[in-house]
Amino acid sequence: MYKAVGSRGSRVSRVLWMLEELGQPYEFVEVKLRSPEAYALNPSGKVPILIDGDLKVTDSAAICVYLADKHADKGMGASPGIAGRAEMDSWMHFAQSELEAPLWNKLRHRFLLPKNVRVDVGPAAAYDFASEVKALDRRLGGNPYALGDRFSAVDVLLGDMGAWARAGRLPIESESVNAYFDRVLSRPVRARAQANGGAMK
Ligand SMILES: N[C@@H](CCC(=O)N[C@@H](CS)C(=O)NCC(=O)O)C(=O)O
Repeated sequence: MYKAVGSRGSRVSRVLWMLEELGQPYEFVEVKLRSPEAYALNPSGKVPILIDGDLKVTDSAAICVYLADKHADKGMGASPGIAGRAEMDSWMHFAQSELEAPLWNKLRHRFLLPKNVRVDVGPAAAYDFASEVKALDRRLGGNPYALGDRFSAVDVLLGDMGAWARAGRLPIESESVNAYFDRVLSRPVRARAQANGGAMK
């Protein structure tokens, strides 16, 4: 059985959501960020971590892609061939290094960094995030999902970021991006993932 290691309210939410979408049994193992338990599994001390037998996979996008590849029959992975892989990689990198970056930066300066190095990044984060929402709108190009008409691991990652932005009250000034987030976040299995460790208690 898979073990999804993380803390409540962390990026483990996307791993649990992915596992629910794939219909795979799993155990949620709760550890604190940068705890000895986290460092034992990930040199960065960060979560989430997926344990699959002897294999440990770190970093949420890599975990989602690994799971999609492993359960390819469920149709949540890249389209066939090198072009399909490039399309998936491009979405995953956009999601983490562009859309998520301002969200993460804001959160770190609010809650995670030592108090003496925190600064007010709120306006810069809001500016960058608004620009990436426009990019997401253009990238979706009116399609229901990132890869066109099928739901994939990319939508789990992006949807999780949308939920994060909404919780952090970062405005999403795009009707179609809001409709996209509504569409993916309302999937019934996501609620199960939230109840099983994806959300704060
Ligand atoms: N690229 C990693 C980032 C992991 C990450 O930063 N996780 C956060 C929790 S969501 C964490 O463990 N933070 C601890 C810290 O930054 O000190 C991923 O996508 O999983």
